[in-house]
Amino acid sequence: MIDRRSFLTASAAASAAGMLAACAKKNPAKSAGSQTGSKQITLGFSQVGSESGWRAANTQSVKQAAAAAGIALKFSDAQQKQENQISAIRSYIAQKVDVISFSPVVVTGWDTVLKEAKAANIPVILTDRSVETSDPSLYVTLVGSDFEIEGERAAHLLEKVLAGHKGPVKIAQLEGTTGAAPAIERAKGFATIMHASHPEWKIIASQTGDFTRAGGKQVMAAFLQAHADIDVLFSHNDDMAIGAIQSIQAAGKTPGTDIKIVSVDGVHDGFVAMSKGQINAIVECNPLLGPQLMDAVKVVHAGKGSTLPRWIKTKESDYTADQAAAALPSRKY
Ligand code: GZL
Repeated sequence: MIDRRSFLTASAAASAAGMLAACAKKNPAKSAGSQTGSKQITLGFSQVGSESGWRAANTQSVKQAAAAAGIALKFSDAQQKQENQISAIRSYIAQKVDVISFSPVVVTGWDTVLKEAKAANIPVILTDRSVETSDPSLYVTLVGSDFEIEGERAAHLLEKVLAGHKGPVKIAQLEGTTGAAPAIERAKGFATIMHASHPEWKIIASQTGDFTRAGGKQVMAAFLQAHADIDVLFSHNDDMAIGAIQSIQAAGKTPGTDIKIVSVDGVHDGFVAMSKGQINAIVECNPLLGPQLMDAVKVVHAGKGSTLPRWIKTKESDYTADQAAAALPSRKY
């Protein structure tokens, strides 16, 4: 599996420069320092879908930031299907947008369409999720979180939640969408800490709930049917955790007490559940990427994409249940 961090640091700004040099050669009007007046930038954006509260907040952030930046936004919702994202990107190429951005639903299968964007001299910016590619010049930068670190953070929060616990800990894991960077990397980060420091922890069940409430509810019900002794749920997002809470309660158990829950995202309903003690801790994953994306779009459109870092990381915090009520009023999503 790709080591995202080393890959991203290894792919030099030169690859981005190469991409932009190609743009400058074929479309001098778009080259660095272009004085083509204040022609409005057109951005083609392909969104994963509308599967979670995080996604809704992310979509709102992209749309609001585009309007605030005076960028014309062409937006499409792929309903979590890669083929829909590929079609949308091809449509943006045909419409000759200035920049393309997307949150790739899964990490693989993008080289062909990204090569078509490169051939059309349209720079691409990834947001939220990364891709696996053999050609780093196929996108300029990624604006998003470090999901592997988020997995490690979840494990450290679980250490706090389990403080004083003695003996084996049986963990159920609700994975995100199969093949998606956050699912792969949150699981990896959590496992790194578990294997390094906690021989007493064991993941006894792990399955995708596809980042949705319905998925979390359904899979957690199956987990509870198969395992009477689950101590902890690690959920890759709040929506699946909220669905799982319903199944835990239906099984006559108390979420947050009988089964400790650590989740990721920090959406409003996740904080509400945490303020009720149903979720014990949340790793924040910031969806408000819109402003950073629009700043990057303007830099890339000005032909200065090579000045951008290969990965523009978002800032985010961790929360435990005792902090939830105080934090709720100031939450932005
Ligand atoms: C993470 C994002 C994930 C969220 C889920 O950056 O890709 O997708 O954690 C969302 O809630 O569905």
